[in-house]
Amino acid sequence: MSNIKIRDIRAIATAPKGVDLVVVKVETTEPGLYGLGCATFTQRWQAVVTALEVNLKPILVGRSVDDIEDLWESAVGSSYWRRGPVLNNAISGVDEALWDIKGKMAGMPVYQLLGGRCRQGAAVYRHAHGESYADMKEEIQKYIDQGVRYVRVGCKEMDGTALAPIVKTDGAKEGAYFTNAGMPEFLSEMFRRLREDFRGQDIHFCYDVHEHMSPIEALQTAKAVEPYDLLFLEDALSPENSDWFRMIRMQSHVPIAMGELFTNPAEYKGLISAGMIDYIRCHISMLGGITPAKKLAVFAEFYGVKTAWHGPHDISPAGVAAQLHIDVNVPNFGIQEFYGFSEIEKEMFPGCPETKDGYLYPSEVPGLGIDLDEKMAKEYPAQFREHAHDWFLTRLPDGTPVRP
Ligand code: GCO
Ligand code: MG
Repeated sequence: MSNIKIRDIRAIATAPKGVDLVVVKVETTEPGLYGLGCATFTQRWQAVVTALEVNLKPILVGRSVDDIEDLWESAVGSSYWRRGPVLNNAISGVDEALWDIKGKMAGMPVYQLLGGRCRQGAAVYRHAHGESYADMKEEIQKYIDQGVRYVRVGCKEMDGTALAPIVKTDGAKEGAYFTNAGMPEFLSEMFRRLREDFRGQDIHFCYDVHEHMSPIEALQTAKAVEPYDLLFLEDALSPENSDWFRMIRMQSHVPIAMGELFTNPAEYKGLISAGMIDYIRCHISMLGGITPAKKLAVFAEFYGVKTAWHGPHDISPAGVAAQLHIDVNVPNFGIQEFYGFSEIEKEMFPGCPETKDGYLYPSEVPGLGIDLDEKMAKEYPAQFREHAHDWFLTRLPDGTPVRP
C-alpha cells in the first residue's frame, strides 16, 4: 500500500464550447501526482461543484489514494440518501481521478488496470440532424466519408413537428411544443428512404426518442421501424414507464437501447435480467464514475447486453477518456456515442482521444491520458444557463408537460 494521500480536491467548471463542464482535479501528497475526472451534469453544474467542495472534500482529503472502492463507498454512504445525479457526478469526478492516479502510479493506461484490451479502438456513432431530410442526408455522407459507420439520425421535416402547425390553447404556457402524431409513419418513411439512399453502403442508423412517447406510441414506433434494421431505438420510454419494454420486446425485434437518465445501476436489473433491452445507454458520471460503470458492464455481459455509454456534447474530454478505457476493455462493448472535440477543447485538454476510420482510440500513456490547462479553462468559465427553454420544458399541443 502506498502512503500517498489525497491532498486537495478541486472542481474546475469550464465551457470551452459553450456547454458547461465540470472536471475534478485530485491532487496528492506526491509532488506532481494528480488525477482528473469528469463530473459533468451540465444542467446543474453548480450543485455538483458545491457537493464536491463543501461535502465530499472534507471527508476525502487525507485518505489514501489506493482504496478506490472503499473511497467510493464512503463517499456514496456519507450522504445517507444516495444515487442521485448531483452526488453521483461529484463522486464520479473523484473516482475517475483516482483511477487516473492509480494508472500513473502503476505506469499503465487505465484499461490495463481493468484487464487489458478486447479491441484496439471503440467504434463510434455520430449525430446527423437537420431541418430537412436533405440536410440530414448530407451530414450522414460527411460521416461516411470520414469512415464512420454508425449515425444517429433525425430531421424536423420528418417528425411530429412537421404536421400542420400545432394548435395551442388560449393562454398557452411557454415551452417546446411537439406532437407524436404520425411519428410511426414519419420514422418508417425516413428509414425507408435512408435504406434506399445508402443501399450497399456500410452504414447503420439509430434513433433517439428522448422518452417523448406514450407506451403505446413507443410500441407502434418500434413495430413501424422494425423492417429497417436499426442499430437501436433509444430511450423509447421514460424511466417511469420501463415496464412497457416487455410489451415492445414481445411484439418487435428492433434493438432497444435504454437508460440515459438512469442514475442507479439497480434501475437496470429488471430490464437486463428479463432480456428486455440490448444496450445500456447511461452517462457514466451520472452513475458515479468508472467503478460503478465497470460493474454494470459486467452485469450486462452475463445477459448478452452491450455497452453504449452516453457521450454527446455534455461530457468533458476527461469523461470521454474515462469511458473509452472501459470501451476497449469489456467483451460486451456495443458502440460509443461521440460528439467530437472543438479545437479549443483539444487545446484545453491535451491528450483528447483521437478518431480514425470511425474508431476512437484511448491514449497509451499511464492513467486516463488526458490533461487540463487550468489557465485556459478560466478563460471559458461555466455560466448560469436556463435550460428549461432549450427543449426540456416540452409540452403536447394542449399544453400538457412531458418530461424529456
Ligand atoms: C443523447 C442525449 C442528448 C441529450 C443531452 C441532454 O442521446 O446524446 O439524449 O441528445 O440531448 O445529453 O443533456
Ligand atoms: Mg439520448
